[in-house]
Amino acid sequence: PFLENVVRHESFLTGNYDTSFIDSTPELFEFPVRKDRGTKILNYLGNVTVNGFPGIEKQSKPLFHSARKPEVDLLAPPAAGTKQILDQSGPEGLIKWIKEQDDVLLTDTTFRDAHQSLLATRVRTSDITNIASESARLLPDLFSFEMWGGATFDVAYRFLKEDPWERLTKLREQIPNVLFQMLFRGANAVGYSNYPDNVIREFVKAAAESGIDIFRIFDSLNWIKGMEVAIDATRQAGKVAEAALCYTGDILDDSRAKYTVAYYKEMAKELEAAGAHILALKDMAGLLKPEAAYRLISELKATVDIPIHLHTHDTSGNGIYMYAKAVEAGVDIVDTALGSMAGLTSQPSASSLYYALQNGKRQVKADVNALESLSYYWEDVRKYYQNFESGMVSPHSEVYVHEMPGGQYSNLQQQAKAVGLGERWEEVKKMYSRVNMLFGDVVKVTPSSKVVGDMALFMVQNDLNEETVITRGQSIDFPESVIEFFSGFIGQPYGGFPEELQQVILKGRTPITVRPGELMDDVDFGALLLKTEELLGHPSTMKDALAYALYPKVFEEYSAMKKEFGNISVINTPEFLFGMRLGQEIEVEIERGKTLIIKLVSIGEPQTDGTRIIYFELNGQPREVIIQDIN
Ligand code: 3PY
Ligand code: ZN
Repeated sequence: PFLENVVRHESFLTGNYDTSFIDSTPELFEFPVRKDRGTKILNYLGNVTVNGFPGIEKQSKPLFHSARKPEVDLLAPPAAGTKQILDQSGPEGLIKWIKEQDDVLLTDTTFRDAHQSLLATRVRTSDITNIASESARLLPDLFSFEMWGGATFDVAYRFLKEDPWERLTKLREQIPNVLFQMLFRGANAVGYSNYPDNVIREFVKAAAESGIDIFRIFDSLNWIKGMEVAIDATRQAGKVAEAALCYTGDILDDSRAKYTVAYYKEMAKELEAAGAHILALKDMAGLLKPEAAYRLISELKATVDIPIHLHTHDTSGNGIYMYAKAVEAGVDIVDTALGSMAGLTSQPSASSLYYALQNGKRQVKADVNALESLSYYWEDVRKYYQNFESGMVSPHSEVYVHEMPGGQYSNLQQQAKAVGLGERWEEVKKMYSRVNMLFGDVVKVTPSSKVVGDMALFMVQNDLNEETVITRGQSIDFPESVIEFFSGFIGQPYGGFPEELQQVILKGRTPITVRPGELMDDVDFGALLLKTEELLGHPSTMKDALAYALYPKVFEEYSAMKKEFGNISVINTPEFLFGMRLGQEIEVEIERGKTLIIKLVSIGEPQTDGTRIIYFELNGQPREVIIQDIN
């Protein structure tokens, strides 16, 4: 293309050139891939219209009305908020400010955990950025937006085929006034296994530079050694290290003696000593009952000097009552979601909590009308993702028995269906709690929860029980994640591994007892930059290299898809998931001020080679694309 560009250039054709030609026409050097963005988008739309979207059963496209948005003056700047406090006074100043507040502060999880827990993490960047400027102006009193991390990172590349770093950057531009918070899985970063230390450090650095203020750091076995590198990296970046105690069991149930108040207090002290600015009590499954919350928060407040941030899932339906007790005991910050994205496996509703505490001693610091007005938007957007709902429609107090994290429920259900155990889901849930006991009563949160889930599926599928796992174990090939866990590669569980089972599973291999990071070589980011540049077909960044370090295969697939279809994050969600109806006309803004008008004119009959011709109009001009019909 370069040669073509040059020989056709007017200066070249007229002989009017010298070496300055090269300097004065830099655009000629932009020769990689021809950017036919229109055709690429038509290819995507043709494909999804004919073949459907992975995970959505083929159906005629549902009718959606455009999402209701509150009227907000976007020309007026948003009021200053917690972000300004952090930027002006640093983590210590922020902590001082939190301690001075009488009201209870809110984190809004709508952009992350709420949809991770209700909609299999499928909410796309455009649906979030569409309401971000309004959210900044309507909710300046929030403590933070939890808007990144957890499963959002890999799901963005894997299923949404978009770059999660772009979500972070765009949101930061639109929301300059409220702190941004991410969920970070300690030595597992935003993945499912331990990574080398330099990956953890570089990831925290890049996330901090891109806009994350608060890193909620946990370890899936409550093993503090697994959290230390991330806490240190966060502090080095000048950001807020919020270290988490993951809550499991029931402190008020004498028959569950392993995780006691004393256990949590000891861990809290250690986290404070390890450099935590804030202590998170992370109730990832929603097991913390109201009386237990009162007791535990009271005891923790008396144990540490740093603020306490409480996280829960409302699966049992007791979330608001539990929060009210925690507020009474002095909790500083709680996690809630906007009403239409709250409840069930998600967080309790912010507006419900507002009314629950109204006129009480400690109230919620938020404008309830603003919360309600944003909730309408999400009520409409949630419908786009109806195919990813778990089917849970009412509170499930059985969570106190199976102890499955909110974010895992719908995922494990999908996994069960995929291996043909959809009909035996009740059994799988029961087996989940039996596996927990078999493993010695472990903390269950990503990735340890996945290990327990994989083992539960495996045991149901192979008709195994606690006894036969041991007696027949020598001839059984256990799931990879289970072997990894018993090898010590995701850390050391409190109280150690059950030895007999460990021997049966490891079959003579020696488990490690040190931090896995100590045994891993650093990743060579120079090599990964080259690799990702090759995959993408254009210069790559440290963010691409980090994504590749965490998820090489997923990143490869993402790059291939990007080459084929271009930037498909600009397509609205109804078309992205369901394609187009015959005769439908849509607008796709490919960049600011540059809009494609696309009409689906007709879909040709399948040809002998299984392809179909799809007839579109692109900005009024007829255009055809050929699509392989894979049905
Ligand atoms: C995650 O790790 O993604 C979680 O949400 C754990 O609770
Ligand atoms: Zn959660």
